Amino acid sequence: MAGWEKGTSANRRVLVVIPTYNECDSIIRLIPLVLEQAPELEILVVDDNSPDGTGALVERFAETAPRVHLHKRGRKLGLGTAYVAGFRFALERDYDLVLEMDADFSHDPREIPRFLEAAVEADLVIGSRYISEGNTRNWPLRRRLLSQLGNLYAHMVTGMSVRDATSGYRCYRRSLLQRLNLDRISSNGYAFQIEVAFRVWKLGLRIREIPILFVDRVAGQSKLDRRIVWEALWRLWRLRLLSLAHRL
Ligand SMILES: Nc1nc2c(ncn2[C@@H]2O[C@H](COP(=O)(O)OP(=O)(O)O)[C@@H](O)[C@H]2O)c(=O)[nH]1
Ligand SMILES: [Mg+2]
Repeated sequence: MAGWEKGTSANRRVLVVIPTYNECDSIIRLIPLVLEQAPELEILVVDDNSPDGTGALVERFAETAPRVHLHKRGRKLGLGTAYVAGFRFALERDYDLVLEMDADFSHDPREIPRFLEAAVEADLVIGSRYISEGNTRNWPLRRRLLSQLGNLYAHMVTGMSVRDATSGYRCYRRSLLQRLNLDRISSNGYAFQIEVAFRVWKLGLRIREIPILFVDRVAGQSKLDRRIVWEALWRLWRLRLLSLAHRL
């Protein structure tokens, strides 16, 4: 058992993956706050050639900050493939834990130590808005409903008992990422989070939810669109059928 799995941070390497598309107002303020949460943290920003120059901004920052990395992609390729690129980066470079978080301050970086602590006893830690003490703030009613109905739907179609399966604030253990067949993950929008949680659940690995307060973004715009919602609606049935046929 590695030192960090016994509850110490000795020799533990942690990568925080942050996907960005037009987040120049937030990302430069977010990076220092993430780095100060623990000395062993590093950051990988996966930017999809944001027209607002987010990538160039991070690139300049990374020149003097060895703990900050940038993965540039040529065009907007979606959240799911951005995370898969981050997972591959982490596996190739031997990180022990991989966090996922949004760039827009909806996920409070000061919660990171709680994720690291919970990961000592779990393979996947999910920051949950829908367990006791979890909540959302300033989110329009339309978004709250969509999120809660989405979770209800995910539960009904897949049978999975995760309360916040669409949450994008998470921490994965390396051993879990090694067991996930990254080539087979086919969802790209919000369905990506549900698909990964479902695959982890089917593998019988330990999922733990910890409460978070999700605060709506104060700068920039949401990238949610109708296509992403439709994708989630039909992909879950595909997942369920694949699972029934033992072909996940
Ligand atoms: N690289 C990349 N990042 C994305 C893409 N779509 C969304 N993001 C990022 O994913 C995070 C969550 O997206 P956001 O629009 O805030 O979703 P919302 O909070 O549900 O409205 C943010 O950091 C976005 O910049 C994409 O296609 N590519
Ligand atoms: Mg957001």
